[in-house]
Formats: sequence, C-alpha cells, structure tokens
Amino acid sequence: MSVTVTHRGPIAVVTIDNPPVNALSLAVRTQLFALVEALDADEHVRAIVLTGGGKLFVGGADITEFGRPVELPSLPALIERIENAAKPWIAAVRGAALGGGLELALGCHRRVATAEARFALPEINLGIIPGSGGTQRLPRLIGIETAIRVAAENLTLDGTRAAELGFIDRLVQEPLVDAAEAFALEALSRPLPEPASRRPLATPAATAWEEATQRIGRAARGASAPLRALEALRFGAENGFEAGLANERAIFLELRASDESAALRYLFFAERAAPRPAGLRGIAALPLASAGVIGGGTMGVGIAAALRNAGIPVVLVERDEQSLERGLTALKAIFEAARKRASLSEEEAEARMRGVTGAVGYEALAGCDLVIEAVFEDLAVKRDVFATLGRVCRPDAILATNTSYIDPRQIAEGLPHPDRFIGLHFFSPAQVMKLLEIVPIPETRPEVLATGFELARRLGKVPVRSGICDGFIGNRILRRYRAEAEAMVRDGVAPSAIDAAMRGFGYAMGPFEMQDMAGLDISFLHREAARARGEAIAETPGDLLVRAGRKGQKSGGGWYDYAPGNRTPIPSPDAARLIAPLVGAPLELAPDRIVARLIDAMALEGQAILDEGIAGSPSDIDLVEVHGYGFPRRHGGPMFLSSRQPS
Ligand code: T1G
Ligand code: NAD
Repeated sequence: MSVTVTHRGPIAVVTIDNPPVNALSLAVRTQLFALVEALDADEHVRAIVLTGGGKLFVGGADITEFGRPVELPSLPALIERIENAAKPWIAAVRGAALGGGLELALGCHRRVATAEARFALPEINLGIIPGSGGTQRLPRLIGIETAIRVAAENLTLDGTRAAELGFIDRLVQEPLVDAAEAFALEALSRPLPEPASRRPLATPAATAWEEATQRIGRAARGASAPLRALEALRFGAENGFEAGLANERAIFLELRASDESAALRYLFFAERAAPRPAGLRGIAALPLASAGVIGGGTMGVGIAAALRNAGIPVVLVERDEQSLERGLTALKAIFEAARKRASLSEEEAEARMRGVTGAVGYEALAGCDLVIEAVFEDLAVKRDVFATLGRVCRPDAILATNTSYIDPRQIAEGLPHPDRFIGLHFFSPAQVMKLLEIVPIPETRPEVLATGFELARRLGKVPVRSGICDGFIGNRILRRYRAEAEAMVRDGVAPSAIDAAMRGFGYAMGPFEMQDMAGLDISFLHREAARARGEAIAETPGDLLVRAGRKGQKSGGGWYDYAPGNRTPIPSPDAARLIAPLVGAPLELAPDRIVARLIDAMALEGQAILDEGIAGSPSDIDLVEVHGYGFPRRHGGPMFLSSRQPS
C-alpha cells in the first residue's frame, strides 16, 4: 500500500508512503484518485489532511516513469480533482515538497508546514519544466517575480519564507499531523479560500520579462529548460490560467521527450548510484574523525579546505616554515573569499581555520585516521614522504596519494601495511571540483576503499573508482581529446575554429584555450619523458610552440597571443608560422563535425578504458567528464552521446 488513510473524527488523514522519496508513482496517483472520490462520498469526513510518510512530503513525480508514455491518471488530472473536491484538502508538509510534490500542495485548498520545510521546482535540472500546474498556480499564490525565481532559477523556499509569501497558511510545530488536524478543524468554520487557479495574476511589464529573459538565459549557459519555464510563466500570465495550463503541459511533454532531458535524468541517477558501488555493499567505512594533508601547495590547500568544509580537523604538513606559512595563508584566503561571498559567516570562516594545525614535522599526524599526500609529482619525493608516514602514523591509518600520473603501486612500494594505501585523485581547485577518482592498489582492503567513497560523500564529491593506467580515467581521456584536436590542426583546421566549436557545444573553453591556461609545457614534458623512455611519440604542433618558448598564458602566448594583463585569446600569426611545418592546407570543418570528431575520440578511449576494466561503467566515465572536465551536463557525457548515435 503506498497511500494510507486514518480517521480522526471528521478529519481523514491521507499519508503517501512510497519510500525513499514518496515519488508520485502511478500506484500513488491511482490510489489518491480513488481516495478523492471515496472521501467526497464519505459523509463522516469533513476535511482531509494530506501528508508524506517519513522525512519528507513528496520528492516529485516518479522520474523512473519518464522513459515511457504518461500513464493515467496523470498528475495534472489528480491535482485538478483534488482542487475540485467537495471537501477541503489541507497539505501538511515537513521536509521536501519538490516538483510534483509542490504542485500537489498547490492543488490543495490550504497548506501548513514546519519552518524547515523546503519547497522547490527543480524540474529544470532534469531538462524539463513543471508539468502539473506549477508555472500557473504558484504565481497566482506568491506573485510572478518569486514564481519565476522558483520555477526557472532553482530558488528554494523554506517554510518560513513560504508563509511570508502566502503560499503556506500556517507554520506549525511537530507533531505535524496533530497540528494539521487542529488547523483543519478550525478551518471548517471558515469559507474555503479561492483556489490558486482562479486567483487574478498581475502581469509584469514587458521590460520585466526582458530582464528575466536576459538573466535566465545567461545563467542557463545553453540549457533550454530554464527559458522554457519562463515562457510558460509568461504565456499563462498573459493568456489566463486554462490556456497557460495547456501550454505548460505541451512544453513539459515536448521537453520530457528531449535528448537533453534524457541526458540530465541519466546523470541524476548516475550521481546517486556513484557513492554506493555494488561491490562495497555491506562493507563498513573506517572512522574519518581527523585527517592530515602533506603539502600545502595548490592541491594540498584545496584538499585541506574541502576537509574543513566537511568539519574534519586537519593537520597541514609542509617541508619548512616558509612553505607552511604560505600554505596556511592560501587556506585562510579560501575561507575569507567564501565569507566575502557570504557563503560563510565570519564565525564559520574562523572556525574553519581553528580546525587546522600547521606543522613541519610529522609528529602531529600520529593520531590521524587519514593522511593525504599532495607533494611534488616526483616518485622519489613521494616515496620519502610515505616512508616517514609509515613510521609515524598508526598502522591502521589510511594513507592516500593525490598523484595525477604516477603509478600508485610504485609510491606504495615498501610501505608497511599497504592494505591501508589508496589513491585519492582530487581535481583543482579541490575545494570546488566535485570529482574524486578513487584508485585502489591490489593490496587495498575493501574497508579502505569503502572509506574512500564515504570520504567523497562527506566532502560532497562524486566518487568514481579507477583502475591503474597512465592518467587514470580522466587525464587519459583528456590526452586523447587533445591529441585529436591537434590532429585536426595538422589537417589544417584552425585552433580557433576548434575552440569555437567546443564552446558552442557547451564547454566553458575549447582545448587550445584550456592548454594556454594550464600551460603547454606540462604535456610537453610528459611526451619528452615518454620519448626518453624510448616510446615513439611523433612531434606535435604543441611541441613546436613550447620549444619556441610559447608555453601559454604564463609565457605571454601559446596557441594564442595575449595583450599584456589580458586573458582574451587572440589568434596568433606567430603560432601559425611556428606550427606550419606540421600543418596541412587550410581546412574548414563545420562545427558539428569538429564536435563529433572530438566526442568520438573521447568515447573510443572510454570504450578502451571499459574494455581494460579501468572504469566500471560508461556512466562512471561520463561522471568523470562532467564533474572533472566541464563536459556540458545537458549532453550527458561522451559515452551517453555515443550510445545514442545510430549504430
Ligand atoms: N523519482 C524517482 N526516484 C527518485 C526521485 C524521483 N523524483 N528522487 C529521488 N529518487 C531516488 C534516487 O534515485 C535514489 O535512488 C533515492 O530515490 C534516494 O534519492 C510533475 C514532472 C528528494 C531531495 O527533481 O532532489 O516532479 O539510488 O539519494 O539525498 O512537474 O532525491 O537509492 O536507488 O537523492 O534523501 C522533480 C529529485 C521530479 C527531485 C531526496 N523532483 N530528488 O534526497 O535521497 S520531476 C526532483 C531529489 C516532477 C512535476 C515534474 C532528492 C531528494 P537509489 P537521494 P536524498
Ligand atoms: P605544488 O607544487 O603546488 O605543491 C606541492 C607542495 O608540496 C609544495 O608546497 C611543496 O612545498 C610541498 N612539499 C614538497 N615536498 C614536501 C615534503 N617532503 N613534505 C611536505 N611538503 C612537501 O603541487 P600541486 O599542484 O599541489 O600538486 C601536488 C600533487 O597533486 C602532485 O602529485 C600533482 O600531480 C597532484 N595533482 C595536481 C593537480 C593540479 O591541477 N595541480 C590536480 C590533481 C592532482
């Protein structure tokens, strides 16, 4: 049974019990629809309280039904039936009332909620818009301005704010159902309020719509749903509720069938599956009460910040006082910047730093549950660090390396208790980037691996298990992506055309702009090291640029030229001349052909990574690309895209 009814005198209490999120599945909709009819006919019932079982009201429509045609009764029909019921329905909300859950509450005649309740219309994150009246009833209750922020810009209203806006009739304390029952009894003596659908709606001036269009279009960065939600809000405001409802439904059904929504739903489920890999079910994580970070450079400081943001005390170890001071200053600057952005209070920023102990010696690490090494990308330096850690840390302390390219088995060589060693590959800036590649060595015991995934959950990161290969999953695909981009340059395609195509596809920047920002010398040195090992690596256009001193923005120019103090890339005749010996006659390729070539290259490398068992699933590879390399979410990832191409 996913919907239950209990009777309290003249009040019927209807509870949606459909764990884990009380999604409005077909079964729930069917039972609710039958209940409206039955309770209308039940002469003993004078009012109905509708609530959710467990910690929330309703998490939304059942997204798992989206791959199929809508099954009746539809949610709009159910909501309309409740709105037209013979007796008042009072929504009683604790926790989340999201998407269809908020729309269901809108169809009720009155609403009570706790202050901590959360109301949102997150449909745009799934590439759709509210499809059951959210863009039509909500503005008629709280005004168009705030409704736009909720439906098209991911604004969440807590119970208090919802009450201020008139969406909630009364804020109540737990026990929620008792409070709702009392409210319902009181309300019986008062006339029913005008349903939201029949309330007037003041339409803003055209300039207000234009301003919203500009604002939402900028934030959407190519995703289509936010502006379509605004379109539905505007149409309903200018053409009335009924027309607005029909138009909203048409847009919803169109987007529900779109590739963009399929991609975003795919990522939604992949992100929720990532922290709980099948192979770790039932394996308990080890304690994570304290952590050490070795190396207070770019990565070490970011990792320390991420740990502190999760409330984990940190010992930050550097090689000398000066380097330590520099690291602590950089760490403090991160929290100071967050305070200035108002994402941290003064007190929270200070507390973050209070939880950091700086040290040059390793003694302070003796009690740590976890120590993450983030020193120079040099095997000898890393080995030396782990030799000390092996002596100083507890035998059960988890020791992790943040190496980008070195084989973690080589780093762990000679380490006592290697079963507690693991690779934790963070991405820069580590306090921001969500991806965490988790790289066990053969000796890593399951509890340590499970703790890596638990650490990711604590840090709010997306964990992906990677096998050991050069570059693990992400940097290996990145190398292939860059090689294919340079192959197109050798074919005569201008770097600026390639970058423009990839920006049009949705990347923040193209492969050559990105190389100029990160530095061409990093991959150049990588290729030189491989050549020194005797590997046959052909000369690349990038090599010619680096040999001529063009290492990117840090040397004033790389693939592009830059005006002094300016990061805007300018196509460079000097660069074109330098790479000319390796470049064919100018070749114009259409942007979609450029995109296809690069996505195919990534997908081919991804398939090889799967075949070699380096990644566990195509969606893991897509999570790496989306959360580590800025692959545009609305396309799902290279593996998702290639799976949708006609074979
Ligand atoms: N449908 C189906 N399954 C869902 C679901 C949903 N709406 N939401 C979550 N799940 C699954 C999820 O995949 C996971 O499964 C488990 O529930 C726990 O999720 C008509 C059309 C509600 C805040 O976009 O934001 O309504 O991995 O780990 O951290 O206009 O889930 O355990 O097998 O996230 O406690 C709009 C999406 C839908 C909200 C709870 N609603 N969900 O967070 O649990 S479209 C949303 C969330 C819509 C209307 C339109 C969160 C949560 P598994 P979880 P949580
Ligand atoms: P970095 O040069 O910015 O910082 C390294 C720090 O380690 C320096 O501050 C140095 O003083 C310190 N250090 C060196 N030897 C030490 C020792 N024996 N004890 C304590 N501290 C010592 O380097 P980074 O960019 O932070 O990279 C660190 C590690 O993270 C490397 O393995 C790198 O491959 C990896 N990584 C880097 C990135 C990135 O984008 N920079 C991304 C992921 C992983």
